[in-house]
Amino acid sequence: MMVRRVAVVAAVVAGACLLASGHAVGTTITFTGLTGPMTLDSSTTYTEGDYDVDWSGGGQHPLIADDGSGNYALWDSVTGDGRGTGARIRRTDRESFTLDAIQARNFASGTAFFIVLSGRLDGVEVYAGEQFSFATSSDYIDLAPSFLGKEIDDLRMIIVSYHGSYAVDNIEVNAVVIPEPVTMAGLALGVGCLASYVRRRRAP
Ligand SMILES: [Ca+2]
Repeated sequence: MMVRRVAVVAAVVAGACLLASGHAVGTTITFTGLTGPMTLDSSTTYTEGDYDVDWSGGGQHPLIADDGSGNYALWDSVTGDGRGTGARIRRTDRESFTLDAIQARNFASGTAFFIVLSGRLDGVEVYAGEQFSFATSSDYIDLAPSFLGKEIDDLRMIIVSYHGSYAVDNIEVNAVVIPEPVTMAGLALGVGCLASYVRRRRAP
């Protein structure tokens, strides 16, 4: 009987702890489902799951297009001029998230062009632009900005491409879930119950 009560209290506390810790709701943006190219501009936003991909307002318009294998990815819309496209990813509810993975592929032989990733939170650039440049790749490879897993609410990327070299794809983003007050109250109650139970057990 005693063992069962301890098990029930432990389960309640563990459950409350699990809820209070929050859980991430993940999405990998793959640009799947498009049947034709889409240029992002001041009036066109691409939405996948809970995330918007749009034009940041700087540089050239981002282009979502077939990479030649039927797979859609994100490109610079005007290539070969050395200017970059400005793309932005935010949650549709504008709450914060983490960037957990992002891939790119270089389809051309030139390596003089690049991708820059940066992160903002509440309108402030909290993770400055980090540049990635690599040789021609036979598949999409992981980029590793230092702010993977860090809280942001606005991911910016500049893709400076040459004759369609760089494409960005498979962007894994996870919502940052803040425990709700009612969950915290439940946790406090669970811990309180356990403490009280332990005190009673220890009482002579
Ligand atoms: Ca894709």
